[in-house]
Amino acid sequence: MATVEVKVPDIGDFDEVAVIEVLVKVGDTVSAEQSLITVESDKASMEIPSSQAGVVKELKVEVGSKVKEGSVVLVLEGEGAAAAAPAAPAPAASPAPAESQPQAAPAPQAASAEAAPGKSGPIEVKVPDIGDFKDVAVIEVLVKPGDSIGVEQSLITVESDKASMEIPSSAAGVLKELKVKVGDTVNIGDLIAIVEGSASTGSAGSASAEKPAATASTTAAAPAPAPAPAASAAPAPQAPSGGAESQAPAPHDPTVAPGGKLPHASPSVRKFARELGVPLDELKGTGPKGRITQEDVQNFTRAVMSGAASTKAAGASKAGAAAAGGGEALGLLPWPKVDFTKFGSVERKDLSRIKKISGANLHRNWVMIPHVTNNDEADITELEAFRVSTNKENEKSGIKVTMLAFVIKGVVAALKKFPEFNTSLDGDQLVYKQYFHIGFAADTPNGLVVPVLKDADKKGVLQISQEMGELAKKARDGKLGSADMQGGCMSISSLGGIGGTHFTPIINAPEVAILGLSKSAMKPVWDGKAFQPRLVLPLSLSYDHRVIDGALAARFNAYLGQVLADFRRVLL
Ligand code: CAO
Repeated sequence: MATVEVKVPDIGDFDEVAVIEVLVKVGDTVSAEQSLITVESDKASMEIPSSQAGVVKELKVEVGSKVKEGSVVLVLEGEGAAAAAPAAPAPAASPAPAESQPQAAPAPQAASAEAAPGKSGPIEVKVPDIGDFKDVAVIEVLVKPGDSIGVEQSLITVESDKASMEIPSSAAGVLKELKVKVGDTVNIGDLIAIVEGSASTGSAGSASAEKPAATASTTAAAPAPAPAPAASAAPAPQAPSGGAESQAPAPHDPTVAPGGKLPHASPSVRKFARELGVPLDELKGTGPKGRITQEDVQNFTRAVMSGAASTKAAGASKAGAAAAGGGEALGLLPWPKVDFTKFGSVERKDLSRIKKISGANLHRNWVMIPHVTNNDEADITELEAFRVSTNKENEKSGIKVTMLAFVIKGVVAALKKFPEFNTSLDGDQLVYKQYFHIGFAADTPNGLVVPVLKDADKKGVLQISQEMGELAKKARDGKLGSADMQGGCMSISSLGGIGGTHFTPIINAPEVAILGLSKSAMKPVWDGKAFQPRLVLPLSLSYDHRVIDGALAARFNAYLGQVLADFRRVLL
C-alpha cells in the first residue's frame, strides 16, 4: 500500500505554532478533512485537517511539538494516498486548492482595527486575513455589548467546512456594538464589532510578549445563542431573528461557565462538549496550561454516566435525573434508610412487575407535570334511576351497566366541547386528537393497569359496558396486551365502587387530564325552595396546567356535571 506524508498547510503569518492536541493515533482510519491535530499560536487555536483518507501509519508530532507550514504531521497509508500529492500547502494568496487537498484554516491575525493604535473612541474591528476561506459561518459569538474586552481576546468563532477558528480582537475597550450574529457568514474585512477604544488598543496582528499563549481561553463574556452544529462540516446553524442587539436571551450553553468565562479549550473540544451537554467549566483540564482536552470531556462523560461524578446540572437535567430515580439530583434529602427489625418483625416482598412499571411512570408524571385538580359534583339522581332500570331490562343479556360507562360517554361529549383536553404536548406544539379512546384505571391483584376503550364516541353505553367488562377481566387475569393499553386520550380512575369523597388522580402522560370518580352519595341539595335528596357523584379532574387553564378545567367539569345530570345534553 502506498503511503503519503500529510503536512501542515499554509497557516498564515505564523512561523511556528505549538501542537496542543493530537486527535488521532496510529492505526486510526481517518477521512479526508478529518482534524488531525490542534495547534495554537499566541492568537488562536486551530485544527489541521487531513488532506486525504487513509490509515495512520506513523505520527510525526506529539503534544508540545512546534510545527510550521510544511512540517510533516503524520504518514498515511490508504487507497487514495498514492494518487494524492502530499498536502502541499497553498500560499494564502493562491487560488483555492483542489478538493482533495483541503487547506487548514490559517491562524487569524487579531481582527483588524480601523483606528490607530492607542487612539480612544469608536474602533471598527474587522475580520482579518483568514486565508483562502470565503463565507465562513459564525458559530459562536463570545462577547456581548457592554463587555470590556482585551486585545486579542476572542470575539467570535467561525467555521469553514475544514476547520473552526476564533477571531480575536485587535483593540481593547468596551464593546459598543456587535455587527455579526450566529449563523452569519463573514469574509476578510467584514465588520465584527465596534469597540469604544481605550489607550491600550493594540495594532492588528500584534502579539504582546507577555500575552499568555492560550488566546482561546482568555476571558470572554457569555456568548450569544450558539446552536451546536452537528459536525464541523455541518451547514451554518440557523441565525436567530433580529440583529445581535435584538437577540433572544442566550440559551444555556454548557460549555460556558455561568460567569461568562470561556473554559480553556479549543473550539473543537468546546463543540464536542456542547454536543454532549458537558459543562466545561466543571472540568479540570489535563492539557498544557490546564487546557481541557477531548479526552477530559470523554472521561467526565464516562464518570457521570457511571455515577462516579455528577454535574451541577441545571434544573431540567436535575428533574430528568430525579425522574430516573434519584431524589439527590433535586437537592432532596436521601431516602431514609431504616432498620425496621429494630422495631419489630418484618417480611420483605419484591414489588410486582406491574407495580415497578406503573410506579416509575406515576413518579415521572407526578414530577414532570404541573398538576392541578378541580373538584366538582354531578347530580346523577335521574341517571342512576335510568341505569338501574336499564340493568333490569337487560338482565338476561348478562351485561351490567355501571355509572362508569355513562361517565365515559359524558367525558367524550366534554372532550368534543373542550378539545384542549384531547391533546398531548409535543415540545412547543399541542397534538389535537380526532379520535376518542378513553382509558380507565383497573385494580388488579398485581397492581394498577389502564386498559383503553377505543372509539368510545362510536359506541353506545351497552357496548361500552360490555367491552369494559372484557377489558377489566383481561386485566385481572394478567392478559392485557400492550395494544390494549395504548392510544388513550384521557383516563378515568373510578374509586366509586369503594369509597372516598374526592382525590387527586395522577395524569397518565402523554395525556393532559384525568378524571377521578369517588363514591356517589345522597345529599341534601337546595333547589331554591327546599332541600331535596339527590344522588351526588364527586368529580375530581386533574389537568396539566401547562396546557389547560383553571377556568377551562372548571368549565369542563361543570359541563360534564350538566351532561350527567341530564344526558339529553349529549344530543345538543
Ligand atoms: N358511586 C357509588 N357506587 C359506585 C360508583 C360510584 N361512583 N361506581 C361504581 N359503583 C358501584 C357499582 O354500581 C357496583 O355496585 P353493584 O355491585 O351494587 O352493582 C360497585 O360499585 C362495583 O362497581 P365495579 O367496580 O364493579 O364497576 P365499575 O364499572 O364502577 O368499575 C373498574 C370497573 C374496572 C374500573 C373497577 O372494578 C376498578 O378496578 N376500580 C378501581 C380503579 C382504581 O383502582 N383506581 C385508582 C387508580 S389510582 O390508584
